[in-house]
Formats: sequence, structure tokens, C-alpha cells
Amino acid sequence: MRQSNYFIPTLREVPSDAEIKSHQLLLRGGFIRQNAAGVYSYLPLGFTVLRKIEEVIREEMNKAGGQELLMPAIQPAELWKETGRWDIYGPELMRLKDRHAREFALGATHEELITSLVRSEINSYKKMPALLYQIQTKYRDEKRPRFGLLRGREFIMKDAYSFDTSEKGTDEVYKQMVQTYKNIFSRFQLNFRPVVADSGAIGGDDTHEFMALSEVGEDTIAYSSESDYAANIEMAPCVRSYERPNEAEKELQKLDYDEYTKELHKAIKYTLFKVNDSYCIVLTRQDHTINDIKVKNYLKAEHVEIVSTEEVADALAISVDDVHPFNERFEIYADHAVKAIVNGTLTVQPKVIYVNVNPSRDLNVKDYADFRMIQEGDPSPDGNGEILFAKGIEIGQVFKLGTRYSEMMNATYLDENGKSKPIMMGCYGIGVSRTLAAVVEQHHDDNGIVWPVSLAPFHVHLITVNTKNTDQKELSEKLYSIFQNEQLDILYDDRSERVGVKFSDSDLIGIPIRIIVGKKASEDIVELKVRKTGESFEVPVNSIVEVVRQQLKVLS
Ligand code: 9G3
Repeated sequence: MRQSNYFIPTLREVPSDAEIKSHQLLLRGGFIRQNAAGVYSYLPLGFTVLRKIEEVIREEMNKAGGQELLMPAIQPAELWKETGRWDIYGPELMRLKDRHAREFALGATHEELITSLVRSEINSYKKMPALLYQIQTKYRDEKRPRFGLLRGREFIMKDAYSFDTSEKGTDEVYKQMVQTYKNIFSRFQLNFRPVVADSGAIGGDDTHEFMALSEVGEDTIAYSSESDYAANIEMAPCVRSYERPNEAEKELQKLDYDEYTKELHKAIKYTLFKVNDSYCIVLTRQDHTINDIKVKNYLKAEHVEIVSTEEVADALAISVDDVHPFNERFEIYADHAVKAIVNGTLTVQPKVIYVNVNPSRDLNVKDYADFRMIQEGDPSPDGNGEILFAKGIEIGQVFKLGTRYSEMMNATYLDENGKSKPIMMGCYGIGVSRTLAAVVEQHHDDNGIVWPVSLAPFHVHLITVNTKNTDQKELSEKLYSIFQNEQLDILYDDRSERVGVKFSDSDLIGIPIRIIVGKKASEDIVELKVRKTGESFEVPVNSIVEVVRQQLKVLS
């Protein structure tokens, strides 16, 4: 491709609303342009990379027996009403009406759509297992779209759905998808971790998320210093055991806060929860953080949220002074760490504190369980090493769906005994456009993007130092046609720009190998520069293709 007529609008300045490197560089490099909040166009360079990402995903998904199809972005509301999700999701689910005022959802995901397709076509065990996938645009009206492609309102996802006759069958395809994702993300040279994640709203019992490690990631991963254990911080179990000090229990006392000394070790705090439509209290140690996902999973409740003292007092028509764990009407749960507290303290309101609190004696704790957020330094749940934290960008997720959707939508099949059974399902997503940004987050330097070879928009960036010099011009044209015949993707900067501009644009765009045709063109010698390492050396023209191939191999 000749750069003189290739649409690559590079920018000198960093756009003010781009806070993170990938967003800045994709804008400055002329890869993307924003059309609205969270809505982007992929310019030719960006689209080339997008297609390469999709190609790698297709290769690996097809190897795993996936069959690619394409479903519509507009989905009949009726399908979402069958699963109840039309009402569960709020403004995040984009909706529209057609000319007959019929309601549609703009596809945020495709469980309903694919299940409606399968229920009419797959009705015998003989037609399973099946693994269907698409690479398609998704719509989610995020409240705060930000960070460029990392959190957009229109984005590209590969979403796959598996259909099996048994849990065992789903387990197999699930494991296979985990391996497939490892292959895909490794080919992108991403530093990623599969982490155990919470099943959340999707309701499956097994879920893994794939996190690209990055400081700008929104998720926190708890991972082991010594093994490949990694979990989403909400999910990571706390396995620390607590020594109960062997001191005698003292008499419980209720004191005025300011008459009390500040030896606030062994302090207990409490959190009020609204669980479906009742209230309960969970005790944790003062220096620990409550984990509401663990409370939700423990109580197996649909709706769990942390509420204020005032809200509970209003709802129960009692005084705020009576909303505390010493009030027998509240169900009390406590984190394991609380059980080991002897003669602890518990502040009820700003003014009242109980001292010599011995939870099992003074509070009717219904049960002790793991209710706290894991902390750095905690023992790893797999027994190997200690927990460390890292930020991650969620680029993939795999879920076991069980029969949740097939039962709600009556997607059944006849088994070998002619008995009708609901289909076992799984779903597997990769954020394609998000992955593009994650790759840039992990592969850039101060001068711009440093594309991994597998995703670079071109392999070679050919630059003529002085287009008015006939030797340089002729040699450049010759090299351009040589590389095109060698099936190497080459971008030829034939612009009559100052060479400094050409070099800084080249650093920005991040093509792995740069060939500079300069003074020594008359001697049939060019300079080769490796974008990643900055290393450069002279190469005679007659061995340039072989040297380029060898360099690309080293970088892959
Ligand atoms: C919605 C909206 C947002 C959503 C969903 C539905 C997330 C929703 C979960 C999934 C699960 C899997 C198939 C590919 C892999 C992920 N955000 N999820 O279902 F209506 Cl507005 O998407 N789907």
C-alpha cells in the first residue's frame, strides 16, 4: 500500500479526552475515530488489525469444531420476554420500534436468539454436541462509556454457544474453550490469566474470565505468588485460619464513646443487608472489607444489597438507635475472623461502644462463613504461596449455562429412549474490539504502538528518505514490488514529507520492521530497523527479503 493515498490521519497532539495510552495511540495513529460517546469508526489501519484478530479467533474456533454463523443485531422483544430479561435489564439494553411499532432489542448478547434458533432445529440427541459461534456487533448503552474501545456502547464480540445432551458434554466443550482461548490470547502475545469468576446474573455454575493484565483494567485479580491460581477478587475464598487468644472473657460493657480509650484492636464492624425483602446483619473485623458477592452466594438470594441504618429503620418502623447487632430481631452472620475475637469492641452509633464483646456469647450469630474480600498476603486458596493483586481487562469469559435458557425457552430434544429433555448449554465470549485495545495497552512505548507480528497492520514499513533523489526513488519502487511479490504486507511511505515526520509517524503506527532507503541506495544498501528493540543495521538489497523474514520470525 502506498501511504501517499492511504487514509491514515495521524495526530501530533494527544486528544484531551483520551486518558489511557491505547485510546491516545489508536486515535493519534489514525486507527479509530469517535462518532459518539462509546461509538467508534475503525479507519483502514484499525480495520486491518480488527480483521487479523478475527482471523486468529476463527482459525482457533474452527479447530475446536466451532461452526460460524451470523445472527441479527435486532432481536424481537418477544424472545427477551420469554426469559424475563426484557424487564430485568434497564436502559443498558438498547431498544427500538419498527414501522409497525413492534419492539426490538439491539443485541447486547445472543442467548435468547440462538436458543430460539436451536429449539426449532435441534430436537434429537443425534444432532449434538454442537458449537455455534458468530463475530458480531453488540450494543450495550453503558452509563459511562470510557477508555476508547475498552468500554464502548457498540463493540465487536465473538460469542459462541454450545449445545449438549449432558453436563459431562458441556464440561468437555468448556475445557476445550478454555484451551482455545489460551491459544488465541497467546497468539496475540497478551499477558493474560484465566480467573475463576462469579457466576453473577448469568446463573451458570462454572465461570472463568480471561483477564489481560493492565493497570487500566477495571477488575482486580487475586493471584498466587507460586502457582497459576487466579480468581476475580469477588470470588477468591479466604482460607486463613485464626488463632483464638487464650484470654479470659470479661464482662460485656456498654460505654459512652468518648469515655472509652482508643485501644481499637479486635474491633468488630457490622454491615446491614437487604436480602430480597428482609434485612440481616453481617459482622466482619474492622480491618477487613465485606464482600457482598460472597454474602449473596452464601444466602443464595436473587437480590442482595448493602443498605443504610436509616433505610432499615424506615422499613421496619423502628428507631435508628435500635438498628444494630444486639437487637435480637436481626439475623446475624459473621465472618470466620470474628469467631476468634475475645473481648472485642463493637461501635453501634457514633456515641455508643460495646467493649469485651465475645461474639458467640453476646451476639446470636446464626453462622460463621467466608464473607470478606481477600487481601494481599492472604494464603492462596490452593495452598501454594500468598495472594497478590493485579488489575485486569476482561477480554473473554466462558460460562456453563446448564438448562437455564433451554428450560425458559423450551428448547428440548429427544434422548435415545425418546424422552424429551432440555438441552445443556454453555456460552463463550471474546471482546474482539476490547482485545485490540488491550493489545495496545500491553504493546506500546513512548513513541507509539509496537504491534505483535500476528496483528500488525503491515509487516514492513518502507520509507524513502528523500523522494527527490532518483537512486532512492528507484530502489524504493523496486523493493516495493519485490515485497508485494513475496506476499509480505508492506506499507510504502512514498510521501514527500520531511523524513522526521515519516519516522515519527512510523513509530506511532508501530509496524514491526522498518526499511529505510537513504544515502547508500546507490550502493544497493538499505537500513533495517526493528520497531520493538530499536535495533538497526545495514542490509544489502539482495538479502533483504530473507533478513526480513528472519526478523519477523524472531519477533513472533
Ligand atoms: C444485556 C445487557 C448487558 C449484558 C447482558 C445482557 C452481560 C448479558 C452477560 C453475557 C454472558 C455471555 C454470550 C457471550 C459471553 C458472555 N451484559 N451479559 O447477558 F441485555 Cl444490556 O453477555 N453472553
